[in-house]
Amino acid sequence: MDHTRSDPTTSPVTLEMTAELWKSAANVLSINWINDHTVPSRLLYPHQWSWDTAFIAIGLAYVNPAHAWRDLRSLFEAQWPDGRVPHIVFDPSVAEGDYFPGPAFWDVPAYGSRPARGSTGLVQPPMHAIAAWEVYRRATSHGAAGAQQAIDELTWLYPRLVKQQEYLSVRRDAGGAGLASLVHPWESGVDNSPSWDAALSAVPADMRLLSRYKRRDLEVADAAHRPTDVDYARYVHLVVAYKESGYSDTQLARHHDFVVECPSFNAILGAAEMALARIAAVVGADPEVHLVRARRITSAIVDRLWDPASRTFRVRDVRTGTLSPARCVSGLMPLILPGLPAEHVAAIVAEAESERFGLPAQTGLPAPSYDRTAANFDTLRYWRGPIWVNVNWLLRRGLQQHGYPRQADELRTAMLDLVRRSGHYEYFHPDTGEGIGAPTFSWTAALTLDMLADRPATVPAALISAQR
Ligand code: 2M8
Repeated sequence: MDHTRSDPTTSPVTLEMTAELWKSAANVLSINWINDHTVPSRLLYPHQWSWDTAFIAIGLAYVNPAHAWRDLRSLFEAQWPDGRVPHIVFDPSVAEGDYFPGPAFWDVPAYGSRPARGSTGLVQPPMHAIAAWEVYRRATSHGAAGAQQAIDELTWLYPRLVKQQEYLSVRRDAGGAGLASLVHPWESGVDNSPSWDAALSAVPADMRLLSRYKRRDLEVADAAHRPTDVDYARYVHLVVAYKESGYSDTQLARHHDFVVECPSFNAILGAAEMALARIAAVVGADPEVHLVRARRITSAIVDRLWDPASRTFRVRDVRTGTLSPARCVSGLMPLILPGLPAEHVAAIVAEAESERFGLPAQTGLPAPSYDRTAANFDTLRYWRGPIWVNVNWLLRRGLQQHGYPRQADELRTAMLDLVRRSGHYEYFHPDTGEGIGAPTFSWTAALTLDMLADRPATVPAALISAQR
């Protein structure tokens, strides 16, 4: 396949260009702020999304730290008593028909001081401890004014973040090895990834059930970019089944039709424990317990999700015990774990640099969401080929952490070039770099701010050696 290199412009990036990019990113975050939270995109995603909030807070820390903390707080105010942090917190002022599936479809009962139908019952990757630490780091590097607020916010968040981790690694441990299982592709954040195809094929696709609803995404986005109706029928089936169980996680592997362990979700779960170790030290709690958990999660990922034949990480179907054949960007994410064994680190970097994912040295572009050489690589369809900034931002962290500064720098340059050239899009065409999906997308803007500010995200050597 001919990968057209991204605009290999030789003209240097001027200060004015950088200032312009910064201004446009800050503007996206400001237009997407509503009352007490940021929406991913006003048209396509008009509520608050869980892992979006984490990425957004990282960027807000530079332009409006009070909003960064407020956003995280709004999300955790909707935490369920069992510890789960819902994947969407619904804005009651948005009409039911403005997003499908909306609050009535999920029909979540009231809990704590929250009204009924306030959220979904699914989760998303637990990026929030990492985000809270990044917002704190930014606040404390800027004098005493924000520092006290940062300590207060971390103190409020810490027990809630711990509860979130416990929900995921205990109640969701359907496989019995300490990893979180997902009950729906939407929980992964990489929703339509080919990683799910094998496990999803066992899920009934009831087109009559789907025909009772109206897909709002097809009214506001191009159908060729979105999941198919068959995928949506399966998504709806899984939500209905989970809802009918009362959103219960008991005996998941026996009762639910889709139960999988994802390398990217669990890598974030492990990295969150590392962030919690650092937060614990600030709020007067015990960091050690988090370091131990991070080590356990890292070993479980290596034991259960590593495919020695292809030397990559894959999704495990907990019901069948098989690994997905698809090589997806989620398989590169364990690089964010500081304790990942050297052999696996080297293999991931080789995979990231291969023609399958072609880091910028090969293509001039960040990594696509799926193996470029796969027969079903799709340049347009959501999470089945296009480039996303958030997973590349995580990949860059992993590269920095494991001593690959050149690759990390090239990836940063490629991401910033892409956004400068195409705008703060939701995702990008993996051959041409053209923007696709929502045009003023919050996490693209937020992470652009972070990359422009360019603070290396390394973990102290002492914490890394505690992991090995
Ligand atoms: C996409 O997911 C939602 C469902 O949660 C959708 O397709 O309607 C994904 O890209 C997900 O990762 C993201 O959090 C969400 C909002 O940006 O959009």
